[in-house]
Amino acid sequence: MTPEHIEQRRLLTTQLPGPRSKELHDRRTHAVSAGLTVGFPVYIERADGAILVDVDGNQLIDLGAGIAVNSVGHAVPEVTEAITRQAQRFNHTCFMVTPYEGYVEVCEALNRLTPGDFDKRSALFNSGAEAVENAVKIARRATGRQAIIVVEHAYHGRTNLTMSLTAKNMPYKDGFGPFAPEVYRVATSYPFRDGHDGPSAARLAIEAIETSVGASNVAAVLIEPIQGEGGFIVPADGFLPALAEWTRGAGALFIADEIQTGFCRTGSWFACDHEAVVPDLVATAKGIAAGLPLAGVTGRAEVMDSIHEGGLGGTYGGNPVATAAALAAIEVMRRDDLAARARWIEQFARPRLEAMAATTASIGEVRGRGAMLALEFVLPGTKVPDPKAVKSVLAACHAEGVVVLSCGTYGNVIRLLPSLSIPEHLLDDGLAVLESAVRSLAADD
Ligand code: PLZ
Repeated sequence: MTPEHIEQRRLLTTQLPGPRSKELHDRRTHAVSAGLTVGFPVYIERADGAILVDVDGNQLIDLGAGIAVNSVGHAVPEVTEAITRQAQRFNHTCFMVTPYEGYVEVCEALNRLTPGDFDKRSALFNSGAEAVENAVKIARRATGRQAIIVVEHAYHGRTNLTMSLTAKNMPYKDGFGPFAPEVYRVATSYPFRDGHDGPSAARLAIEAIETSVGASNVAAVLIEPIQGEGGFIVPADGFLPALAEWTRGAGALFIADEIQTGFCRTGSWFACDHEAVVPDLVATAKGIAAGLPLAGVTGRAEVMDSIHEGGLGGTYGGNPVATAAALAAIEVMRRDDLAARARWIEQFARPRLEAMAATTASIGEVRGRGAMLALEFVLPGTKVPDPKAVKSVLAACHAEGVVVLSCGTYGNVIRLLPSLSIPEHLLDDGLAVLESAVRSLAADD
């Protein structure tokens, strides 16, 4: 049975959260660990396109896409059909026990789409963190070295190793140590705050690696080409290419964490494409499978094949239903040229964001690329982070039925991550709500 299409418009039937959401939230507090973030406690019943429908019948505009996951949109018929068809055949065998075609096909797609015109191999996992962990395992085994270089503001996950790779203490790491050894953090390029051009920022990072770690000890430099959770930080031009070039020269591997930036989000298949950076290994997840848990590591054939048989795996990695969803989602991205759509989203939204910044002293910078756009909030006339402003803008957007997320080491960044297929009128309406939330912030000053 095909579910009825949901009209693509914002519609509020109750105050948010509504009574049924409140009931569910009360149940949640008795059933779910308090350790999970409460973003916007509106409980979702259905979703379609860029609209979320809650249990009270409110229709919300989704400008978060489940943290950059539903890039093709919610309930895309091609994806739903692929999932249904696969679920009717089989849900699981374990690829390591008795393999199936979908896994191989997703690896072929990853090998084809990721940067670099050379022979590649992939392996599939369940989550972004698991992909990053495996990329590190592979880099260490392939190079015979141990040190992993990460940067300030990095986010790579919540498992022990990836938490160690992640920069921010609260809430990700606090009290959860001891952390994994052989992880070294250097400065990144954060143009708004460090004022360096790309090559200078790279030189500082490289000097720090050479003096405190030693080039010959480095297994890999791991970096998000645009930092996600850390604040949608776009490094200055030339930073990534210089760092990648140094890494190669040092005999280490350059690992791009494209978990948030990948799959058309920034206006090309991968964010590394913008500066023609070709990583040795790429970690992917999120947008790859339209909401089903799937992640991948893709890299040079000689690196990926340097691992002994049985060295990589997991019960569920590359689950048949998730791979079916991924193949359908990737086909939709190709057919509808969602990379171009992401560029259009930037063209449409950036001038509106710039206009907000021009009239609001609390907005220090507008940045991002494609459908990964952000506003950094500061105390007017300074660069002092203002997370309180972000909280109040988010609350105002939420009250009006627009799902917007924050991020940033200092919690002072509002990020937009709409599905790439969001219709113009919804993006327009969502931005209008954001504009009025920002205006009321200025009025409060
Ligand atoms: N690398 C670049 O963005 C996940 C985190 C949500 P998982 N980001 C959302 C939260 O608070 O837990 C992410 C990412 C980058 C790795 C990950 C980790 O991916 O699928 O959440 O494990």
